[in-house]
Amino acid sequence: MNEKNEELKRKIKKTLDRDRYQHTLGVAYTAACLAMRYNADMEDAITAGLLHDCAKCIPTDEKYRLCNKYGIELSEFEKENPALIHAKLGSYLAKSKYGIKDPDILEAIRTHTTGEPGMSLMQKIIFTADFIEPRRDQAQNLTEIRNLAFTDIDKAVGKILFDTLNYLGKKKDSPIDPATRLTYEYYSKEQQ
Ligand code: DGI
Ligand code: FE
Ligand code: FE
Repeated sequence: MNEKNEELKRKIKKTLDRDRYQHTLGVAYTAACLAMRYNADMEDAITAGLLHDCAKCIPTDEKYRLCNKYGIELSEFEKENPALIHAKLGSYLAKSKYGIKDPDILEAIRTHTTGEPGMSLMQKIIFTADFIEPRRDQAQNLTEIRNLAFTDIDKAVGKILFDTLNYLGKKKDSPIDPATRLTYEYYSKEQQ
């Protein structure tokens, strides 16, 4: 990675716990591989990967405080499910604290948890890399989805959303964000 990304890597390490840092490196390198495959900018993909969870290790009350302070508007679902806030807050911090200006990188961070209909290639790369990076081992169908990611990224996105909805649907106390459902509907139609 270039010097700018090396510096980001050093900075982000200080704000994440050990596991989250290892996951972050996995996402950055996986995003780089997907960028090679689909002719996206590799260094931009690494930047987005390094920063995608930059707000993840902020305590929940602090997340709410920062969103309030910076005027970051949360959806009703995000207000009730703080696990989703790190995407929007992370995108804001990527710009204000880490100096990222490229809107495509910022959007990829903002949408990495739920996705959104009609994503750019960079958004799809980060959404997919977050799910398939080497340290992920819990999800079903990982082998198939990892393969699909490098053959047809739109199908991979659809399958990730299908499995996520299925998983959250079975889990107790895990309501589904309308954004996740909308993205699934979009990418399941795309495949037909
Ligand atoms: O930040 P990561 O752990 O790398 O992964 P992530 O950003 O995809 O997910 C963060 C959390 O959000 C994870 O615990 C799963 C959860 N999540 C994703 N979509 C939904 C969701 N939780 C609910 N309740 N509903 C969703 O639609
Ligand atoms: Fe995340
Ligand atoms: Fe992540």
